[in-house]
Amino acid sequence: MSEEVEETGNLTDGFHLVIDALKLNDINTVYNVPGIPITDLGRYMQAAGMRVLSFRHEQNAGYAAAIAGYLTQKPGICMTVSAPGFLNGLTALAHATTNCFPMILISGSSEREIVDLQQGDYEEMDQLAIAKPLCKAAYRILHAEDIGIGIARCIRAAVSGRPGGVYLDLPAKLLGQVMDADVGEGSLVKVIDAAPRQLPSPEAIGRALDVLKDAERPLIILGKGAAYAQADDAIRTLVESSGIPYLPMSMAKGILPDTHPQSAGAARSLVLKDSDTVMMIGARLNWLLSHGKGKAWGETPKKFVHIDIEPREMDSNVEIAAPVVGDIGSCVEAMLEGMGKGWKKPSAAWTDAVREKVESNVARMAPRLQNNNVPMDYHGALGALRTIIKERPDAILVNEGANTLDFARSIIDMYQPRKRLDVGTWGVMGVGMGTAIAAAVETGNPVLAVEGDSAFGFSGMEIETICRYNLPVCVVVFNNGGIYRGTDVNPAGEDVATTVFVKDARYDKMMEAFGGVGYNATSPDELSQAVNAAMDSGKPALVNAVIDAEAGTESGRIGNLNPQSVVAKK
Ligand code: OXT
Ligand code: ADP
Ligand code: MG
Repeated sequence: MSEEVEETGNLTDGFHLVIDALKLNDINTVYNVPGIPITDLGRYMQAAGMRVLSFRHEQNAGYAAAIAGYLTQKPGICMTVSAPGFLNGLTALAHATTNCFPMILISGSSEREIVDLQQGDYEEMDQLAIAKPLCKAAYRILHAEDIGIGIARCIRAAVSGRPGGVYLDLPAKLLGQVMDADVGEGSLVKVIDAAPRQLPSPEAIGRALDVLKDAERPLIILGKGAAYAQADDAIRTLVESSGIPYLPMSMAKGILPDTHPQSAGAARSLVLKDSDTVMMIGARLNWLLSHGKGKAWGETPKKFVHIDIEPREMDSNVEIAAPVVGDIGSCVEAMLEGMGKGWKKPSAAWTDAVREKVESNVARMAPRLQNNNVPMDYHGALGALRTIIKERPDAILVNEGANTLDFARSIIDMYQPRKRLDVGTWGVMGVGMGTAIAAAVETGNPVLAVEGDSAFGFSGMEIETICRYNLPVCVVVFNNGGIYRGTDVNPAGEDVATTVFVKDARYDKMMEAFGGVGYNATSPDELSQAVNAAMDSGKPALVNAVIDAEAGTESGRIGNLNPQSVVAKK
């Protein structure tokens, strides 16, 4: 930090205006990797009482910011240096936009005049142009007096309507621009009502209720938009008063506890096929729901009611009989009011059929979860972790991998909203450590990160970050020695197969290198003991969970998406 700044009495500059503008809007946490031209910005932020967490790679800082936005409804901030740092942060910005998480990627950039003439500046790149197609909005601020307005525009763009990623370009020169401190203060903008409620029209609510009234086998699908909306009580009341079975998408698990009698999570195939009317709340009919048509949806013709804040989501894949456009809290409350007291619940024939399927699937899985096999299979290992989440329902479960993800989703019951954080709409490997760090920082809750060994490798260096900030994160690496399985063989040549890693790797030693506690677990009992000890301690820990290399399947439950070669089949 330079002395001059402290001596300059009634002057301010770009650095301090950025900080004041963020703080004025209640943004006090930044996830970043320092370097030219933003190193001092991070230092001044810390000096001004903001929490600035430094990562080992911008992509992980970006994933942290994205999930911070999801958890708090305020834009998560990722800050990077120019060109390479910016590009490293960009995947996370695109991920935030794709998942409808509010986030702002703030990147320093090089001198405009030199960049635009392509004269070879330090880290020269037209970052604004590159960011634009990957986010909801992209802005550049050139004058210190515009910082207040610029940051206000970023905040509003990130959180209003359908939330998403926003890019903010801060050229190095801007940060050093000086102006009168009072004028500077007067230029700041406090954003009023950044995400205004959007009330659905009474006609839309009436239409939706009419469609539901006619339904014989209705289903509610809850998506992560419903979890984001933080309308937990209203959603629970709607589900319970309607009596309709509900299916939670992966990150919507826990809005109502997975053990709820109306949960159809364990009867997914049946309810998609046999329902005749489906009310979507904060979920899209994208690939994760087979686009609302085809084999997974069976022969029964469907009518859809769709609650979403984004009007263009309606009819995106199939016809929507009753579009309800508005914020989920307002829409769900309006639906509840319209249903009134005399609402006729669905027939017992339908709800009993769903319940029976749930119970038979749960009963079929139960004995497999009790096994204490060595080496562990997914059911044995996840059976142990399932009990731990049941006993610690406020812990946040972070989950990525292929088999590790898919098995954990169906095996580990969630009991509270926004406690399951995973790979999201794109199925991105590498979100794990950034997500775990932000979850701990934003909520203060304990975090259990259940990671495939490949998935962990994408962001594994951030365990140093976890140790540095002494966060209550227990990472469990499901070590099956590879991507999907550890058994692939290269039929030609000396290299190992493309999906195979070093055998018998000890990821726990990595954690020990940074002062955290490492455990090696070879059985479900050992796993359970290690995770309980780690979570009791509240200290950074990593458990290397040795999983049978033969246990998984190619691509987990989405192997059907792999294209097939005719030549290879011959
Ligand atoms: O009803 P039916 O009978 O059908 O049964 C269903 C439920 O009713 C039932 N169920 C239950 N039964 C009993 N009890 C309970 N409680 C219960 N709950 C449910 O179980 C079944 C299944 O239920 P589910 O899961 O709800 O339903 P289903 O059919 O699976 O749902 C469909 C989907 C599509 C919604 C679901 O499958 C889903 O959400 N999938 C997400 C998949 C995903 O996103 N995967 C990640 C990407 S895979 C791949 O791309 C990978 N890569 C490439 C790569 C990526 N992704 N990113 C980057 C940056 N680079 C490269 C890589 C490298 S994965 C990967 C690494 C993998 O290796 P790892 O080592 O990390 O991991 P391992 O595989 O473990 O080795
Ligand atoms: P999932 O992957 O769980 O199915 P998606 O990410 O596909 O969920 O869908 C989330 C949806 O929620 C998006 O279409 C988004 O527009 C919507 N959404 C997000 N926040 C709100 C909100 N507050 N009110 C209404 N809709 C919302
Ligand atoms: Mg693996």
